[in-house]
Amino acid sequence: MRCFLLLSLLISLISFSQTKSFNNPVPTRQQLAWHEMEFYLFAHFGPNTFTDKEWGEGTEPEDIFNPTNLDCRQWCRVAKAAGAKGIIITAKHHDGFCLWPSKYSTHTVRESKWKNGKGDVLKELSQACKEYGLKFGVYISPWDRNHPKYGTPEYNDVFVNMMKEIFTNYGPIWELWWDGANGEGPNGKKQVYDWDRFKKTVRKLSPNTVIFSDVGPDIRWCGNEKGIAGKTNWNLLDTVGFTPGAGAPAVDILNRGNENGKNWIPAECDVSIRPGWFYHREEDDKVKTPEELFQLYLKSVGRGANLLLNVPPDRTGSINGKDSSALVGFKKLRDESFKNNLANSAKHSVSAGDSVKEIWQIHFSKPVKINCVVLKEEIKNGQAIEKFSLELKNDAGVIAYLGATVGRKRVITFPVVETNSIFLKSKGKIKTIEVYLIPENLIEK
Ligand code: FUL
Repeated sequence: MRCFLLLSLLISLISFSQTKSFNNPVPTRQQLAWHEMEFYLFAHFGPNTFTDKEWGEGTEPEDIFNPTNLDCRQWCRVAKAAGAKGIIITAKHHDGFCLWPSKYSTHTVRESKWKNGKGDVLKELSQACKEYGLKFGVYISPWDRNHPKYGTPEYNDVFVNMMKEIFTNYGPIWELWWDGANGEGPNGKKQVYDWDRFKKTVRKLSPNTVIFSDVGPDIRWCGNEKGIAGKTNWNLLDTVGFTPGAGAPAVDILNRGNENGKNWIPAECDVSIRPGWFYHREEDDKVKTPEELFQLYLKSVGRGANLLLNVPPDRTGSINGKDSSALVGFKKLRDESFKNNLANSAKHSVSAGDSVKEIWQIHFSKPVKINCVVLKEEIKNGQAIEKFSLELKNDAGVIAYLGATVGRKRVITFPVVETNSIFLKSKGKIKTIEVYLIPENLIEK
């Protein structure tokens, strides 16, 4: 009998631990730190800045690239003023032009007349980021419309060698951004990318770097270039049988993640502050307003993802005043909105319910006007909350809101309600709850 009991205990222990480890992916230390980065800038810069194109042909003369007064420290000051925590630069876009003097290409800053061929944008930006305490990230397009080897197996060596140069000479690289595009090269052929080898190269050179592509391995694309994560947003994704680019899962899967996905691969929302990714003077009047940027913040960071906002430097090599004022305005809106957490002066109590995992109650000593609640889940142990309800009580009754996932952060906004108590019921453990009255024009549209 004792033996039987022991056996069944053992079996249940084994199956419990199997279910746990099988079904409950958790973030790595590097991914957890990435989640805390929340918002950072993208800088699309290269020959397209000077030719007014979005996709260069790869045949542009190198002299085209000639910023009159490159000032990467100014980019950093703008990033700091915006409250962004890092900058990711297009070291090589689809046209193949390298912003550093790569030994593996003849289409680089070295071949241009900029600084008599002695310039190096990666060097200047990586140093400026260090000086300003910003994380430095690199976008590198495997699709290369210039490289003579593109479309042959040797090009994979070229790409690996270029990454080696970047990691060796400009590190630490916090995030590496692989664009999945796979068009034709100069010989009319498409490249068969060796993603597995690319990944092994980066892991060996720099284990702390997080790698982005449509499907990770560390960070996934949110499925659109509008900066909008799914209202349901799982940090989990199934990747078996998928590759970056054309072989990626459907965009709505990338947008929401897989509820029972086997890997922790959170979403990053990339979007440009202007219509294009590169700087075009005719778009100076189309820069997104602080209010539009705040909406994007609600739909990315406010849904548990990170926001990668592109702010393209202009032909002088600086960020235009229109973009920097919009960014300062955006920062001001966030600061004002989230300055006064009304939950700090309320009484909290937490209990476990029947059909729900947790009930959090907040009682205010007198009624308060609110229109925003910010929830956080303890994601280091995985992502559990699939739904929650928020009940705001006052003398007239109860107003209820239903929500889906929480993840690192969930910002819920609604028309102003005067309330004296809040009940939050969730299927999973909430880490913190904050309550705000934000300017009325900022609630989610
Ligand atoms: C895309 C590219 O084709 C665009 O030019 C841009 O760089 C965007 C972020 O990724 O795949």
